[in-house]
Amino acid sequence: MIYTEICKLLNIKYPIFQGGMAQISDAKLAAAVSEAGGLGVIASGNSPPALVKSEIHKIRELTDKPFGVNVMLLSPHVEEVSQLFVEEKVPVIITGAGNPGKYMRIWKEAGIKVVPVVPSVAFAKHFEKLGADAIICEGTEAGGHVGEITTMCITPQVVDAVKIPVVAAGGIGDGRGIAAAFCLGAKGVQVGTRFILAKECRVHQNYKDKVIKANDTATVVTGRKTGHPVRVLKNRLANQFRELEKNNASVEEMEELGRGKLYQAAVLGDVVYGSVMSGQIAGLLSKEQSCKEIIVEMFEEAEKIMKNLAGGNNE
Ligand code: TUI
Repeated sequence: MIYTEICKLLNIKYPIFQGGMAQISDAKLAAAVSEAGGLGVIASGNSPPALVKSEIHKIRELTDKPFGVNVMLLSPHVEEVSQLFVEEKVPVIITGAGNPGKYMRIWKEAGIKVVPVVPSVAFAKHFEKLGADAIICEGTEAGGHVGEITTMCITPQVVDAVKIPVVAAGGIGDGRGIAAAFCLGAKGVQVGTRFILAKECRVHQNYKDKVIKANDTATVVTGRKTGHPVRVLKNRLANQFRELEKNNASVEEMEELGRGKLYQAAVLGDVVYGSVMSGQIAGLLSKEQSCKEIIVEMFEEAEKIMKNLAGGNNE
């Protein structure tokens, strides 16, 4: 069994987080991951606090295992959602897409474990100082809002820069990815794209099918100019973004084009003109499985690889 500081810190069986994916990771998916021994994460995205609250209540009905909530710091509801997490005394908060500095104190005072996602060493060091319990370093292979550095390069650099445990994210889709992350010094992994294909994931079937059909070159990063670059599967919407970029369109025009598009893809199933956020590892993924099957399969494979490496058997 791979049992690490992350398992001990969060009281989970396997050191794996399900990535908090806006419009995709609801209480049902998160509960299934937590029940299987990982850390299920409800994504609050741009949702209003009432909806986030009902998802927190739902997961508590579905599981008594630890779970996380993800706050997307670009959300217009970030203040209320941050307060809601304190009132609800959620076990773990994962932050993304920005700087959670101003909320750290109230969360820590409420006894909540806080794990920020960072795209660079400087942010990792900063959040450690502010009291983060662990850090997720996310490489540019990930889906959705991304930084510039690859998982291969950012993980060992963050590991060397902080004392708290590091969770690697971006590009991890099977046991080989887990073993690689551990070789780089991570004490856990966060996996998003593979959980899109979980049977318990209620994203529209068209979205799942597009991830299954994707190959290694199927993703592209759009909207770099807006300051919020997003990795998506190529489609007509991605082409429209590329055209705007070529024509030096304004940030406002690009933001307007992106509005509501994740909902259009994930909930309405429009994978042609909607935003189909996905990591580069989509090309490796080919089937739907239960969360339990995903986690057990990934860790069995990782353990086998790590045992062989330790024994000098590189077949
Ligand atoms: O947050 C994510 N992934 C996301 S959020 C999202 S919703 C969205 N939709 C449209 C535009 C933008 C977002 C879809 N996918 N991953 C975690 C993550 N956080 N990746 C990178 C970062 C990050 C970036 C900058 C964390 C901190 C940070 O600080 C920089 C600053 O200047 O505050």
